[in-house]
Amino acid sequence: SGKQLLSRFHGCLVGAVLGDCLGSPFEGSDCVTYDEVERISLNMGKSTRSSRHRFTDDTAMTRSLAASLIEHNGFNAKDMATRFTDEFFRDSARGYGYNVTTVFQAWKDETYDDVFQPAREQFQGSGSYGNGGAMRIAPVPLFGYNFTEAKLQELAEQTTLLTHTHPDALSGAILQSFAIHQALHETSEVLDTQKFLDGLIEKMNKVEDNSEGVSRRPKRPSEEEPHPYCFKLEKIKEFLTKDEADTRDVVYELGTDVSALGSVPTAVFAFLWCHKERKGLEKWSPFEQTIIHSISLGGDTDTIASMAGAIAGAYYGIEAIPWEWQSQCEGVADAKKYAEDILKIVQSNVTAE
Ligand code: F2R
Ligand code: MG
Ligand code: MG
Ligand code: MG
Repeated sequence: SGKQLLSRFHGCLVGAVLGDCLGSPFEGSDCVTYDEVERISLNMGKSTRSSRHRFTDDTAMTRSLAASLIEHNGFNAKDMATRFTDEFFRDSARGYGYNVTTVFQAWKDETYDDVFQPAREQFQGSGSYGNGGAMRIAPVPLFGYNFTEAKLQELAEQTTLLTHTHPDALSGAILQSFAIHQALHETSEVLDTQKFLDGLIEKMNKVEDNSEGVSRRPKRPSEEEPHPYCFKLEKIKEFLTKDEADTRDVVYELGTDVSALGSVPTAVFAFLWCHKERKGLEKWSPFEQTIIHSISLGGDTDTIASMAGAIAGAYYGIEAIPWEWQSQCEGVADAKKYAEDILKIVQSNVTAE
């Protein structure tokens, strides 16, 4: 029904904002205890609420991406680039990636003929493999709610290529789009997590068969794999067969860094892992567990919690997100408005067909 869909659209974009806001105090730290997350991010044990949590670059770019899709009823490269740039120069203290700002500067200087050119030149032509494409992608699977797999992939690629051209960055943004899309369409109350992963593996196999074989720096075994995302999705399947997972193993196998390959699968893992009640998190709901557990893994906490929050919000809906958390985070009301505007377009495009 329409109402249920609105709840999922709200949940997705609000979940993304919350993960970013609540995760950002820990960005770059090692593993974090659940107690610390509660004390610092959730302001537990305080009688009065302290200052609200600010959102970071993840949400700033998600908002620009959403606004551009809404304004143009689809992808407009120049407009999206302009919105990213205007927002960056309006408020650059949001913790942006160190290299993506070069792209914003080039767009501002207009020293290019083609809006996609500055991103291609990053890192001596190999392109950024950062998670910046994936971290802002949530509006794409909402806008593409009725899209085919191929059309959804295309829109994810277009929006990512503006800043990130490395195959790992593109595949990461595509995986995050597929994960949100599957979560939005998932109707069973008890999720079959292995089936959810099989769906992603089937789609990512096609993506990785066709992606350019750019050499990756050898670091973890998975990065030498021809299908590194499928390799990690298989690892997630293994983790999910166990009752407990050592955080160090999760971090080693999946990663918690600013690369797309070292963070998008981790977000998918956090969502699926937290569908069941987990040790130490018994008092929290599955959505709440997802955010807290994502942050506890450390590393790129704002981004991993934001991506996991978007998937979880798309599945559980806005009712699952505590008002107390919503009221502590900057940008929640705007996220709801973007979700409503995108849903209106989705519904009017159906009627128009
Ligand atoms: N930048 C951060 N966090 C660090 C500082 C935040 C701090 N709290 C503060 O307030 O200052 N977080 C944000 O960045 C990530 C998204 O990054 P994005 O948009 O992908 O940027 P970029 O610059 O393209 O890539 C990030 C870094 O990855 C490395 N890298 C990427 N491609 C590479 C390549 N081909 N070769 C070598 N290195 C590559 C570089 O170190 C890039 O700087 C999110 O976490 C967001 O929250
Ligand atoms: Mg950030
Ligand atoms: Mg290949
Ligand atoms: Mg981050």
